[in-house]
Amino acid sequence: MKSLNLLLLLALLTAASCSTPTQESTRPNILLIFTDDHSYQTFSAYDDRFIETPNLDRIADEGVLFENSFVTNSICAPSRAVILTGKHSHINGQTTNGVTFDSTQNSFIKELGAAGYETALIGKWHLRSRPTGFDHYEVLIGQGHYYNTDFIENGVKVQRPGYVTDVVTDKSLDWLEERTSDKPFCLMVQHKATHRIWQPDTSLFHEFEGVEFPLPANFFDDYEGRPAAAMHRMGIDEHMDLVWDNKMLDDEGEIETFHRDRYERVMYNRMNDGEKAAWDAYYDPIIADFKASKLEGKALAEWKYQRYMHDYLKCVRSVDNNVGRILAYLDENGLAENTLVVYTSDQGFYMGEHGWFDKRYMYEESLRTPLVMRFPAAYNARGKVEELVQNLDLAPTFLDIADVAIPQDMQGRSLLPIVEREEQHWRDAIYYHYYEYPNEHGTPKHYGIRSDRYKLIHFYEGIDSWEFYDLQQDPSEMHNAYEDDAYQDIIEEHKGRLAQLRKQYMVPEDPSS
Ligand code: SGN
Ligand code: CA
Repeated sequence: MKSLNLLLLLALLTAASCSTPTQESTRPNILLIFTDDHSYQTFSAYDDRFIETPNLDRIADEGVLFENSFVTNSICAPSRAVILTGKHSHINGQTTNGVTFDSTQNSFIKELGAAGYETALIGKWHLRSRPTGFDHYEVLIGQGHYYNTDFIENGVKVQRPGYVTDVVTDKSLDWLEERTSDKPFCLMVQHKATHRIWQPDTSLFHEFEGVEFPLPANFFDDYEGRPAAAMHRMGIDEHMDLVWDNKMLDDEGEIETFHRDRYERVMYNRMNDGEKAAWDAYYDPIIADFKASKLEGKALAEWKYQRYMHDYLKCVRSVDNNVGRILAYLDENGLAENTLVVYTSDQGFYMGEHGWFDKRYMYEESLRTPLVMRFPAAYNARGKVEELVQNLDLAPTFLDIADVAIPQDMQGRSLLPIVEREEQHWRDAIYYHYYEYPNEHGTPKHYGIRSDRYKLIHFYEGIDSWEFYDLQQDPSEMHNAYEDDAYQDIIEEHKGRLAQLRKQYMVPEDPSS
């Protein structure tokens, strides 16, 4: 790598002219800030219709924004396993949230550790097995909680007071502050936010006061021609729970929903008295208004959408504020120059498009995930990258920037050549495969290919059907063009490319594997 050579040269010159820093400490640090279910639609460098995220945008402004960043399997634990291993789900074994990660397998963390990096993981893990390869870890149990959550801190369960996005950041800054080694570090800061049930920090209740968010044009989708989409159970109208998701826990007990008791027991009662008082002061008037309004049908769905957006966006606000704290810490401690800062999410999320929340489907909102990177100063990497990249590429990228050999069996590719505009032959399509079925949101199993313009999907379990989209003509994926005469040649071509990708990535013949 050109810039890496420059970096080494600088390191040698510096080492020759003074006694510190050592060459060891000039290897770049890697800081991954990772959220759960954070949509690109709510990250203003991508889309500023709903919220301004100045701190997240700062990473993009001072670095690189990947305009076409996708996951391989739009669900939590599988995405995390892909990032760690640099391999597709059928190879790393983490096909769904329901299996335990085989932590004996290799990961970029183990490779970095072997190459002399100090490694730490703080926050959501969700892979069931014990984290391996980290020098230090403090992880949430399962999904964790927004308030007063438990952590497993190097094997011991401890409850930590406070709001989880703040606490994960505090712990990360403490780890940076307390480390004594002069090794380069790799720190993974993994937030619970912005996962369901989108509980805001009490100090942010009045953000967005009075704001009415625009309804997506396809909010009232009838799924015509898309039977797999019609199988969903993630409609804001029907499947969003008024108490669990919208927090309408009325004192009279008149709003009876499936998850009412669970909300009270698991979420509400986890808060301390002060938090509950602030919570009630904010939600009680909304509950009273809601009951008085007796909304039904489309008006009720639109009301739920507004409540969803308000709560979700406050969780994004906490993330953005805490990203700001981390960037400030790097600035103040002389770490900004030599640290790769990466922000991404485990997958995208629906902000009411198709009438939905959640993820899983290979449609754009959940296939995509935000990805921005600020490179160490020596790289001078700036601007927007339009190549098709995937979470599969993070492990090789981290190893490449650390100058560690990328194991042959990693399936992703380092992003450094495209960031440095050196690569001429980048991939022209990505492979996707979602396996979790049956599941609480109804999404059938499917796999598919997305090229720069087209998308072909085969739903094969739960239903057997194909879908095809021309993303230039139909960016919202409302018209399944699989039967359209005009597209038959392109569909055949994409079937061939899909078969090639499945071969290249060593997908077993049986589609269910
Ligand atoms: C929970 C949520 C689902 C969500 C999954 C997976 N239900 O089960 O809505 O799809 O997590 O999310 S809830 O009733 O418990 O809120 S993931 O990000 O961890 O994959
Ligand atoms: Ca997730």
